[in-house]
Amino acid sequence: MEEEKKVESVVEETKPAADAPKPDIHESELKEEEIALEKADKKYDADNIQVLEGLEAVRKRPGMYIGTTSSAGLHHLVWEIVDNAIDEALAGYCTEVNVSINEGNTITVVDNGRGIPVDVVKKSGLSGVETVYTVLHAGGKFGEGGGYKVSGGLHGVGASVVNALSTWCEVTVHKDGGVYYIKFENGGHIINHLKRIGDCDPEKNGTSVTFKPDPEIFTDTTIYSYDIIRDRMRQVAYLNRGIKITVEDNRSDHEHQHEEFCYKGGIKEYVLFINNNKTKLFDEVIYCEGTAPIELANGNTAHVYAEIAMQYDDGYSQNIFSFCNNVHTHEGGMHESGFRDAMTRIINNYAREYKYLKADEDNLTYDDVTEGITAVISVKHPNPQFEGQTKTKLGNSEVRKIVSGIVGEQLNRFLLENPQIAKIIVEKILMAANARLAARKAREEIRRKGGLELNTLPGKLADCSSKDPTKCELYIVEGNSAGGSAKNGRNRETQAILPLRGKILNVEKAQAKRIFANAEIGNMITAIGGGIDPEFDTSKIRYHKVVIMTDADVDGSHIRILLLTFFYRFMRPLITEGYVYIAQPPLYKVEYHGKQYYAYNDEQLEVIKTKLKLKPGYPFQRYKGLGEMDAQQLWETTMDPENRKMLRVTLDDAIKAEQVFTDLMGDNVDPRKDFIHNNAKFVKNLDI
Ligand code: 0RA
Repeated sequence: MEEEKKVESVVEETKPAADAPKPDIHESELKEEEIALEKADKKYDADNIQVLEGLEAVRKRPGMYIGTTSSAGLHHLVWEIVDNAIDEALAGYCTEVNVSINEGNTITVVDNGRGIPVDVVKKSGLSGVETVYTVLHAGGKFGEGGGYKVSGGLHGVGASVVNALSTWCEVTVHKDGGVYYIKFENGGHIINHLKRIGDCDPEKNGTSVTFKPDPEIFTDTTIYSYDIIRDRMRQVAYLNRGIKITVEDNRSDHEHQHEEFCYKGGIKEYVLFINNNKTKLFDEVIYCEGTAPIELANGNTAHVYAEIAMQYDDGYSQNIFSFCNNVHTHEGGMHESGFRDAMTRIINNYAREYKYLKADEDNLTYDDVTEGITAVISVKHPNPQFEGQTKTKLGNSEVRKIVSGIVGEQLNRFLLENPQIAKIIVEKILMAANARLAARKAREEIRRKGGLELNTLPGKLADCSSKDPTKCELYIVEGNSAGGSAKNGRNRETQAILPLRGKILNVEKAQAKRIFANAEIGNMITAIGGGIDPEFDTSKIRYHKVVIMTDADVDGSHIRILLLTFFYRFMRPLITEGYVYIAQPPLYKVEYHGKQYYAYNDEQLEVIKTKLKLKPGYPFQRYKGLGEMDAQQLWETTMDPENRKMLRVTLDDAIKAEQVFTDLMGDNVDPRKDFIHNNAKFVKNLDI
């Protein structure tokens, strides 16, 4: 997958762009271009300098504008361009967006909106297209009253940032019967101004953009992932009902792919998609929506739109995915607070009114009323305030009342109109409340049994001597014999060992009461020390690395998944904040002239065999389990921080993770079999 070599020559920052040598342009073309540029330079000189300074700032500190220059930043460029097209769709002028990955990892985004304006914008002295692509934050906000009501995008930095970080960027606009074209080069330089290059059907408007990310900026990788783009485009299609989005991979060194996403039901269908393999309590998706006026800082009135879709399943987890302007608000915020207010209020009122709750019984909690729920909350706001550590928490306080009002009224009506479903929901919630009370007792029981104090560590734990959590590691080890080797081989100062006896309980299928009564789980909770959901607190954890060490076989991967499920459901921040690791023990040992060589996969084994010129049939050992290694071997190959390999478990996509865990741990057997079969041997990169 050799990345395409950069063929364009680089224009020196200080040189005027026209001096740049152009090896692949013919003599006559070159002249024509020079003439055009001369004219342009006279007219636009002053503005251009400002513009280029803006784009230079982006190139100097790209992280400020797109977060990172790794793969995530590379994909961010696509989101920026797609956001513009989605904005045009939200304004009501665009119905279709096509995204393609081309040969050489360039990206094309085509929309059928009004077409970016081509006439000169007073303020910049440049055409609308040039303004959007060279002025920071210009977006769709220029022009008289032409600004959008709602604008998507996490950073919302706009197309000019994409242009600044591209080797070249071509824009073609079909507008009112004309076809217009411009190509920017070397980080947004205008070589030739926007030019009318032909005619078209005046009914067929739209914008097409193709850009090539600059490999000097994206030094990690310039290779696009079809799956990442596809997943995000599917999500955008769910969040904006009726918009058709196509995704295509046209690279010759990749499998050709083409998918189309268009959902009339929007987030209602999204909930069904997320719940695909779950056992639902009922088929209906409860859906609420509404708009509410708000006053903007300038005194104008604008509207907030909110929609909520939810469904209950027979499980015990709560899955709430919230968005503002298509941005996944991982950290929640005011829309989630409004949802929480309304859910708790309405269900309690209903349960009291219809005597499911007696007068002397306590109110149901939010966790009770949302046990087994999957909900998507989507808000479109003209002036969103993103707060929090990762800027994914919606801060607009007026949104709380708006969402609470919409959900309150419409959920109440739903319950009144559907008494059979209401009965199913409330009975499920009452069971949740009972389980909560039982779990509290069970938890208290654990504490008592553990010697009255929560901080009495389990007897099976071989703790480390350091008390500095940032230095400490907890190895959770499959089986007592491997546990023994690990105890003897470890660094006693920083490495603690907790052996597990056989399989742990599947928390996905067990009730809270059983979960907390389970000894293995109790041991993990006390050893880790951060408590459990909803009070789980990473500032209290005793180890900053929790390492799952299981055999490289089917049983091992099953235990690993059971542990991850437990962490995901009860200590989620342990995963989201990056404290969970998977140890990588070797699969083979080769003995040669008294020396030992280890291979962690089949390719490495081949390399070792070749290097050592092993005669065919020369004995090498395939490790069947950790227990086959003695303490010294386990230390050298798997635990020594100097030599070991570990995978850090990440949670890039919470919705995908939700589905993986349901597939793996839920009622349906087939998806589980498939996953374990496919992932049993090597967990190459466990992104859940
Ligand atoms: C401002 C005004 C008008 C269209 C757009 C922006 C526009 C921007 C983008 C970015 C990607 N695709 C786009 N499509 C449209 C409308 C101006 C008019 O009505 O002439």
